[in-house]
Amino acid sequence: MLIKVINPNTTASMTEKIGESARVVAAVGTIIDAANPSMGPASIESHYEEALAVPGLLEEIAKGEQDGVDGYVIACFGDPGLDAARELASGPVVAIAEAGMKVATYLGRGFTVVTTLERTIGRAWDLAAHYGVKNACRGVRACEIPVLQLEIPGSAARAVITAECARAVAEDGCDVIVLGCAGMADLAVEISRRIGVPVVDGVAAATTMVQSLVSMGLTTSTRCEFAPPRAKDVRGLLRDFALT
Ligand code: 2AL
Repeated sequence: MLIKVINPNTTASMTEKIGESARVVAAVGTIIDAANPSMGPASIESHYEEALAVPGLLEEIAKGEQDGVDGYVIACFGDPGLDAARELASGPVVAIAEAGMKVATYLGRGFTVVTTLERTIGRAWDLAAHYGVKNACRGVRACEIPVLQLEIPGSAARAVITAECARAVAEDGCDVIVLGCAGMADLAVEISRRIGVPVVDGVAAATTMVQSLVSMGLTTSTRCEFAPPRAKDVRGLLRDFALT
């Protein structure tokens, strides 16, 4: 089974880290292809950057279809382009906020999301509502750590995030933590050991979900909404995205 794990930002060091996290949960016989688009923002921390990241992400899905990919992970916590990716891909597509939050509901009564910048809090709440898990979401907390700071070896990020997770458990009444950025994928095990509650890395959760769906022979329904989009004229810079 070939699973393509797409980091929708263009920072290669983060893509490597994401690939490692996915490989930890890959079963024997599952190959993880970790990739990022060649165009788009270096990190995604705003609605604008999310929008800019989507064409490059869809290009990676289109390439994956040619390469015989069985299923896809979208490894950014805003879940950019998820519905569009489901329209393009023949295999299942799971994004990390979706998988992280849903998996958290198997593990406890309530979870808190610990994310990067304060400005991403609204999106995380919107996604919790969209996925039907808002009742279980006890809080969304930001550390004011930009995504790319997570790529700097020896930065204070690890300690700051761990402290925020501990505060969430003490103050929010949550019993599970969901890490709110793919760049935090390598922190889950250590933070869980330190604070004593399950800490969900969405990359591992989404990879496990996709792997399970492919194993069960299940993929996105094409009955109506998620059917391949109709052929249409697309103009200007995006002309190569026209479907035929
Ligand atoms: C993210 C993420 O997972 N990747 C990225 O570029 N930005 N999430 C976030 N909350 O900042």
